[in-house]
Amino acid sequence: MIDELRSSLKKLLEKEDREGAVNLVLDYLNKDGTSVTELYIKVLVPLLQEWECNYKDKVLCIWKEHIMSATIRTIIECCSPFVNKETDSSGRKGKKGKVVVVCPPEELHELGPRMAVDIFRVNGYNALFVGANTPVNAFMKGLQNFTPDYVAIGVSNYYNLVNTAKMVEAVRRTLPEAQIVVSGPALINNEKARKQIGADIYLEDLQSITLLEKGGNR
Ligand code: B12
Repeated sequence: MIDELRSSLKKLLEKEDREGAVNLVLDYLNKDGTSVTELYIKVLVPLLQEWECNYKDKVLCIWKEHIMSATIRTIIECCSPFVNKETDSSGRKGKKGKVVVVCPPEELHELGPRMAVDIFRVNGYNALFVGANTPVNAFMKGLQNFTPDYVAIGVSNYYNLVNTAKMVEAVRRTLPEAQIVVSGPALINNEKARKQIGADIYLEDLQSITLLEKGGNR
């Protein structure tokens, strides 16, 4: 069933049918009882990761990628009522502590981090999403009010690793008691960068959020 959802959604995304795509997923969640985590891990993540553009004109590919990712972003936001329901019925709402999720300056890939926030919530964390391309000084100001137990930084592009390291250092200085979590494609199979960045915990994927209390993937 979920495989059918994935292939139908893929077709709608290719056709740029935003309304159809949103309705398809919401109907499915309403009828099937699938969890939001399952939707993200089995449908949205593979569709994004496997996205390819066959046009010879690469400029048109950027158009396609923007429309596809904006539609997926809308679907994720439309999942909020389901996330709230799952969080409320879990009986552990916010009990595992506070998490803030952010991307370093210049990092525009925020869909992974955005989905992570919902998965943190259904797993008992009080999670806040700050988003893409966040200036370090603004983030530090905000941290003083929210005072999280965990700061989770998502980084996709290798050229943003330097900014990630700067963010880790600033968090360490501002909030020494917070645990710093890093994740994202730029760190996969990149143990050297993970060491250089100096975070406390590495999470390989969205599923690994359930390993946070045990120290993540290392
Ligand atoms: C959508 C997309 C965009 C969108 C992003 C929209 C948005 N609002 O986020 C837009 C159009 C803005 C974009 C722009 C660019 N993109 Co782009 N983009 C993608 C695409 C198609 C999907 C990325 C995505 O959302 N993946 C879904 C998430 C869920 O999966 P994931 O990132 O692999 O993350 C997994 C884990 O790492 C982890 N994770 C990730 N973050 C976090 C955070 C936390 C807290 C946790 C717990 C886990 C976690 O969980 C995920 C699932 O297991 C990929 C293609 C691909 N193969 O990935 C290219 C891709 C990432 N982009 C790429 C590039 C080069 C760019 C651009 C430079 C140029 C361009 N193509 O336009 C710009 C860069 C802009 C910038 N300064 O950052 C390259 C990156 C190459 C590299 N590794 O450096 C890719 C791989 C495409 C390619 N094959 O070349 N992109």
